[in-house]
Amino acid sequence: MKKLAFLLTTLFLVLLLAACGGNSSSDSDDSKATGEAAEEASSNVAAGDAEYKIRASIGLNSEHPQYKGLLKFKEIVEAETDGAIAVETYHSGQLGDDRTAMEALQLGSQEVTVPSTAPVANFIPEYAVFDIPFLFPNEQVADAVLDGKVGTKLLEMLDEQNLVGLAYWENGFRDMSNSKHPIESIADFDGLKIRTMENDLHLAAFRELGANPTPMAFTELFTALQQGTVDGQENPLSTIYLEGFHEVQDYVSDTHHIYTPFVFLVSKPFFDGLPAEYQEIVRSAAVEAGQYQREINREANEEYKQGLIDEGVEFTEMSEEAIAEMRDAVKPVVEEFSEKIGKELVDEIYQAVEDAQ
Ligand code: TK8
Repeated sequence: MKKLAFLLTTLFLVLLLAACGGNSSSDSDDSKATGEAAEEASSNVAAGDAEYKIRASIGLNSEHPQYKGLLKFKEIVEAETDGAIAVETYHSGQLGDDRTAMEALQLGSQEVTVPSTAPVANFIPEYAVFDIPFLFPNEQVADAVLDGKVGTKLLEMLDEQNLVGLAYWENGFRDMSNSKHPIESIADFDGLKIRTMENDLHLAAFRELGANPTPMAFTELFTALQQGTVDGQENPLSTIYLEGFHEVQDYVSDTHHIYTPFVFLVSKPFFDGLPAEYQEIVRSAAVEAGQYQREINREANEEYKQGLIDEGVEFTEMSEEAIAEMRDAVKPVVEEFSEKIGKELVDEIYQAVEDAQ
């Protein structure tokens, strides 16, 4: 009897595997994902049935609006192509940090990623134009500039890096967190060891503020904060709260010093190989999912702030004077980098910001 049950179970498993059409084996062959990542990766469409497979990765975790946006992208693409394109989503840097994922796209070994624009400046110096401190006064102006002429021009520059840029999503206004003391004015940056993104303008700006900055990939950050390798970091409240940085950081200040967009990237070799009809679906899905992502990202800001306070963070609201002082202090950095970015582009973005108000 036992033997019969065993045989039936085996038969059932064999049939099940056959029905999956070799899906699992192809997954492990060409995906760099760890076992855990592969398990967590979601795909409603059996990749075996799909003509194309998109592996889409982000750096933030599954709680973050960035991931909800990615799931929206998947939903639209799979529905509109009737499953001809399957989208596998990976969060938390499971396929590598922003820079690594971008390199995988260039090589064609991954199809989609949505990095912060700051590390893109290592590939295309003009991208540092978005890193000018205190450039955007609010999200609406950011949308207008990013979705307008300047933003489009920057998307087109990705082509020469074997990448296709389809839309800007939102990371958001960056705020300071640290484990030492409240940051209320410039003086409080003095000597603080701060992790920055891998971006020269960010590094120079924090040096100018008197801090001791170190560039580091996001995937290394939590451990570095926990072990005290750095005292602090800066990211939007959504990230500070949802990534649990407040477990190892006691102080948060709403400096809003830089607005970071995310940029939705597709591997150019992959995109070029898609039929025009599918290219259009992928393009509009990236835009539509981005609109949704921006919306939910903004909705929850108050909630994240309250969440941080409820969980014991000492939250400092920066005074206008302190912000003005920071803005003045980093002016030489903006000057210096305007050369590298290109004076014309810098003027153009300032003009676009003004026009959008
Ligand atoms: C996530 C990063 C992150 C960024 C950073 O991959 O590195 O601090 O703000 O959101 O893109």
